[in-house]
Amino acid sequence: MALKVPGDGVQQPVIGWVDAVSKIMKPDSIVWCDGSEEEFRSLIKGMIADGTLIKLNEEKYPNCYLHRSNPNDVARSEEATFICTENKDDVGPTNNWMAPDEAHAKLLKLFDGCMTGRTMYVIPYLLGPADSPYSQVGIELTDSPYVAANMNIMTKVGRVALEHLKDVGFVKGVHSIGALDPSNRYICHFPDEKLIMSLNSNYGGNALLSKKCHSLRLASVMGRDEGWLAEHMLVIGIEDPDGTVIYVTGAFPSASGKTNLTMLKPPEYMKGWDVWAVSDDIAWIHLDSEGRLRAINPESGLFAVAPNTSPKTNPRIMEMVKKNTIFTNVALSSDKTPWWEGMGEHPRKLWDWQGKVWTAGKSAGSAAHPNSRFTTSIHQYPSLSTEYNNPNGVPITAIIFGGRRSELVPLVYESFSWEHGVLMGAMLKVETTAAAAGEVGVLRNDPMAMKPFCGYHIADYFNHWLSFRSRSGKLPKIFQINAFRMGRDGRFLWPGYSNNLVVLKWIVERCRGKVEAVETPIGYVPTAASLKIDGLNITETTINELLHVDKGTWMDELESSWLFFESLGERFPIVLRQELSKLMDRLQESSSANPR
Ligand code: GTP
Ligand code: SPV
Ligand code: MN
Repeated sequence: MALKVPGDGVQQPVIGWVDAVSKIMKPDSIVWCDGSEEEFRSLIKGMIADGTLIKLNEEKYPNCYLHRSNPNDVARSEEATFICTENKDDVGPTNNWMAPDEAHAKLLKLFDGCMTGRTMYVIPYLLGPADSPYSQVGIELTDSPYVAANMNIMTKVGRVALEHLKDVGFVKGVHSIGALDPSNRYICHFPDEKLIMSLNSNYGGNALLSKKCHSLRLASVMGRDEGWLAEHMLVIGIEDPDGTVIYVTGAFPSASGKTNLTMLKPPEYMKGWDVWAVSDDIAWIHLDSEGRLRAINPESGLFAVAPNTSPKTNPRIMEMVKKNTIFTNVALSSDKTPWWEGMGEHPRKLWDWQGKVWTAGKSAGSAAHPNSRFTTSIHQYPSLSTEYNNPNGVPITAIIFGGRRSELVPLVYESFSWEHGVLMGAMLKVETTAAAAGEVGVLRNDPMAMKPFCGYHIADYFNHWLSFRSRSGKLPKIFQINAFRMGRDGRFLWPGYSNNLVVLKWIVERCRGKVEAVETPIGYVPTAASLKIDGLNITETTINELLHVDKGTWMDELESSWLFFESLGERFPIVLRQELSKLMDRLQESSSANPR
């Protein structure tokens, strides 16, 4: 098939590559995506016609659609995700490895003719502000119109990307739905070739190649080589009652509260405070000429968790998803509106995420899939930061590590130093969630929330973080938070959601040296009084429970982290070994870890 190129402005390397790939995939036709409204509408129209999408209630949810995935394809497939480098040692024990030659040979066979009878979409996308030196271009080739429509929301598609590409080159992404065969599912990354190949999944994190594959796995390798950081982090501006805004980033593992913290609506009792969204999932962080870390959001949209989003927990998100949104694997009410667990009152009649009739109390499982999501443009969010498009990014005053820990980790505490903070991030563990296939609620190491996303040896990644110490005298303070601690009754101790602003306020005030803290062996912990704000409905006993540092369980934690670090071998930085020993000594010396 002869390759038809739309107009001028498409560079020869792009044409040559698209041509070569199309000869292997053998699509019936090729569509060059321009990112326009019309194109989006036509993709949607086609998907409604063939049943890939269901149109939702136009009055209540204008321009909104429901997609139901194959039940074997509803989350990221970490076991099918590979980093392909010449040297196995370069990916480390936290990644799956395949030799590039072997991967190419295997994939070439599987990809051969896989698009026959289908259309191949060519999606040039820009990540980051159009005029930013930190922005990057990628081109994804896919046979999935669902991917093409989602990419249109998640990135800047079309001419803007091709224009940018002239100066910087591009990341190549090849994706095919294949037969959705899980036994032949592969998400392969070739950092040396700036190439991603993904087959047999149509799920966001596996198929929207701009997201985790490009923005994190490949970008983290570029960051290592070029001296910057690609992180699984939210970025927000926190405004105080004086109108001053400071920016913080937060690395929390998948389904651990990033989007909700980013879209936080202040509680009634915190008049004058606000939170402005810059990014809800990914941050690219560079050092500026003054030695400050600055973050941009490479993405233009959100692909975020639906369950438990409600007018109570997050009215701002509820408002944002009421138009121009693609819902994936939520339940459907008889009036064709989306529904999920935790949204509020249960409608009488419901179809579950697979399209089966679902009755509360009778039907097995949940109505919406626990990892059901929505895709929506960030520009639809009313509290988007005015700095969202700043080509230089926003200056970072604090970095927060977070995660789901039903025990151990206090609501919030501050590290003693950059090195101690890096240890905090390296020791991050979380209870697994439905965002990845596999068991839920299992405690696992997820350093800096990057276990599934760091494209190289995690010990080298720790070294890279530590290297910023010698490059800057203005590094952010580092904190850890945990909104998921539980009491003996198995209920969350902390009301979370909008109340998390109380925690952010403490962090802001610590950065300004305005609030007291208690020095414990693990770091600076708030006094109960400093968190007790009029209107926050929580007893002092519960606050104390939330802040409790238990010597015995912390000693166990350190031992298990020690084992994890040992498993990383010789590349594990000596500085972190020393930090861990110091932490152990401090705990051992303390009679009871909570001096209060
Ligand atoms: P990814 O998109 O997978 O990276 O997730 P995320 O880190 O952005 O998490 P998100 O904000 O989507 O939250 C995941 C789940 O946790 C949702 O069901 C939220 O409703 C719930 N959640 C978020 N914040 C809180 C909180 O403060 N307390 C409690 N109890 N649940 C929360
Ligand atoms: C995550 O799992 O961290 C997500 C969703 O943000 S996905 O894009 O599927 O990776
Ligand atoms: Mn994520």
